[in-house]
Amino acid sequence: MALDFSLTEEQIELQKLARRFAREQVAPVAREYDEKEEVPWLLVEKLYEIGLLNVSIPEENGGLGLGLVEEVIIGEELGWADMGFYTIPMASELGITPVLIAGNAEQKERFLRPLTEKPALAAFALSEPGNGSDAAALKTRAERVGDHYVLNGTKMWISNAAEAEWTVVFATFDPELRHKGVVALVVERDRDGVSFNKIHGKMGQRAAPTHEMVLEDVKVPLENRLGEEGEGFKIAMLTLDKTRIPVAAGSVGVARRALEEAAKYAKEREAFGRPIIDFQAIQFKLADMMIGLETARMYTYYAAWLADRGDPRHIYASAIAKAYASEIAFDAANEAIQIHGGYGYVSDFPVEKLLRDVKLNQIYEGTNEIQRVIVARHIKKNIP
Ligand code: COS
Repeated sequence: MALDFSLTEEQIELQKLARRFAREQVAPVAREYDEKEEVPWLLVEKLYEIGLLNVSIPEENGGLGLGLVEEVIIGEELGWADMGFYTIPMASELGITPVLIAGNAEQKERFLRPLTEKPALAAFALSEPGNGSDAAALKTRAERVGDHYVLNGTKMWISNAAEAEWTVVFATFDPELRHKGVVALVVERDRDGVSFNKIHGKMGQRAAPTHEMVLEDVKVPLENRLGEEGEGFKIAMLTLDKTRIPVAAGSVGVARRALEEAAKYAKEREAFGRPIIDFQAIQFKLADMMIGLETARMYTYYAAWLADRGDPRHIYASAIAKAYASEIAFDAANEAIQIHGGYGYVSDFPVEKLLRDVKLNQIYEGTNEIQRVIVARHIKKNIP
């Protein structure tokens, strides 16, 4: 009797709250923010007011201490409304997670409590202009000088960075050591030598701010280091093992939206004297969308459940969930456009935006090729 797919009362309430917010507040303005390429701070403030921003912060630091199952519940709803907007709270959790994993009690209090006292964000900086998938090849230098580090280098594709109170920056004190030479440092936005360049011209998710982060002789005190010197790479990996699950959840939201929009249109649109939903060519597309949606949702919850229990299987499960959900969501958005015909290709209908937005889910927090590397390593090591 242990297997149980039901949500608790609290989780159902959380889902209702997130769904109402997504429908009433986010969906109506999603296209506007995307077109203006503007950060929807008003929505971030409202999300904070209803208690759904930075939900993983522990109760002892002023937060709700919610788990990944709850993040998945919220993520599906926000992803349904606007994947670009959802990336903002999702990337904030990506910044918070290394502090949860490796921060000491004093650091948790110093960095996390301020994020509960006002609408505020965190960020995570691993990628660089010349390396993304090969994360251990990072070049940003952290030179130890007395009681602090001096940071020099450039970080790339950093969600939230210029908007965030602080960013967890991964840097090397000795590139020869590869992953063993990495250190994780919390860098506050206003430190001398920190600057940001906003990245323009993104294909989708244009409400979510993405930056290049430039570090020039930035002094960071030792007490901002998470874990020990040399533990940075491991901290980054342990973080991504968890945070890929909300990427999957957002993708599930996009897939659900694509199915709903396509089904609605197929019932309304007529051709050859009947609604196009009566044609098997359309029915098979809709059925495939639903098969993808249901399986991706189920697996995403499973990955979150494993991670919340601290089960090491979540390492490959999060990779599977992220790759699978982002791929079925991309396909669903693509088929939703096809079902809409010419109308699907213009901005009067939401489906072209779904495709543009969800493309990024196949790339960020580790490309889907890297997810397959993680799964293949598991096979090599553990499948006889
Ligand atoms: N979870 C926990 N630990 C992991 C791990 C994972 N998923 N992957 C690797 N590690 C550990 C290894 O166990 C090893 O630890 P030890 O030194 O204690 O043995 C260490 O990390 C180095 O592992 P490895 O040699 O396998 O690292 P590689 O350089 O081959 O890189 C990949 C591994 C490809 C998985 C890593 O570079 C990666 O995840 N890249 C993608 C990065 C990414 O997602 N970027 C997006 C940025 S955020 S938008």
